[in-house]
Amino acid sequence: MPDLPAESSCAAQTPDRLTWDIFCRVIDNYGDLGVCLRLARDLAGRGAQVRLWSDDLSPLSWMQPTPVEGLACLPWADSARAAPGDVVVETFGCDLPEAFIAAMAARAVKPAWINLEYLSAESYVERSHGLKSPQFSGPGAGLEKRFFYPGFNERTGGLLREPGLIEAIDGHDGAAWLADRGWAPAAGERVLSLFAYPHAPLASFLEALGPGWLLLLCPGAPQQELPPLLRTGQRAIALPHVSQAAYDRLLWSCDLNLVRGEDSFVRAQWAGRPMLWQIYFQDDGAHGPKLEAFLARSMAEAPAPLRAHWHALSLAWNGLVPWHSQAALALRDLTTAAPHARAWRAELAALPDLTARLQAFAGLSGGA
Ligand code: TRH
Repeated sequence: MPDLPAESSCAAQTPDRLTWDIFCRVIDNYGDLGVCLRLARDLAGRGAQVRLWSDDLSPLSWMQPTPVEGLACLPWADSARAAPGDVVVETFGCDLPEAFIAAMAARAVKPAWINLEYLSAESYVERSHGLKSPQFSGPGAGLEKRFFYPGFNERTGGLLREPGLIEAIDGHDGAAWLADRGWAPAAGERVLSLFAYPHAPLASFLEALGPGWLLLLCPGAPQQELPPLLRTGQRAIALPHVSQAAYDRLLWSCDLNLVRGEDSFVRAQWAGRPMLWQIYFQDDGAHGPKLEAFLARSMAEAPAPLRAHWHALSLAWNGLVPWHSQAALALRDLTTAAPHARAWRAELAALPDLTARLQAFAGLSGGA
């Protein structure tokens, strides 16, 4: 993509014609880049011109192996020589390069500067969404940064959901898709995907799961740790890294999805199948209340026994309580978990999606 015109006007354009710069620093794993790629691709799909700047583009070789029209993925360092677009998205407090901030401040019409934060169901999100941070000093003096918080209700920035997603999921033939890849379950077998961090309590999980399962293991420590722990009537296949599009289809094809971090967690909710979330561990323990807030929100309308069992299972899967019999009960019978997952998805799908809200937020045309 050629350099964007330095003087293009934010106010004069409709939101879907804005030019966007998204900045991403990879802290660890794949989630930060995964979220940024989803957003960038969704914006490009809606007609925006997007540049995704990252200090590590290497996971894109499998996450997004084919080019996307309207999207350029570029090394972070090259941004020093670029003219800023109409909207600049600083993701997860990644601190923009000073030279780029100075170029933003030098524009006749200042870009919209938005900090996209991590997703949480905690109540601080509603209080913080849309807050402003005027810049009084430094290279960005005169600019205003605004905070955009994803979330699970209309008082937040919502969740990424590209147009047509639910229809694509409902039209997906999971059995055929798995069979095409050699990952089909045998007759009578159920199938789950597992994407997990190294500290997952795999042995307890397998014992609780019982027989009759095919486990599709995404790349990561469980590919080595889990196979020796398999019990009678369980088998596993180690998967390679696949594209985000294929990973989505994997989630749509399974009876149960074990996901982690942020992006796979959101995508599993769209899949509308029972889902177990391994939250990103934080040394200060902040992940505990964050998990509790999500469970309270997502299980609020669930039948009481399911709510209790899934709560116990989720805490145990995350090592927040010892594994116990209630956790096992939740896994043995998914007959109430499955309709609840669909009901929760329907609740979320009734809300405006994150990209539409971000476009409105950036273009100042429709508020947050
Ligand atoms: O990789 P994650 O654990 O990511 C993160 C990071 O740790 C980050 O620092 C932290 O801030 C965040 O979690 C909360 O999990 P996540 O978010 O699910 O990201 C994985 C991405 O990789 C997601 O976009 C899906 C994608 N993916 C594929 O495209 N193909 C695959 O085969 C797999 C397994 C994942």
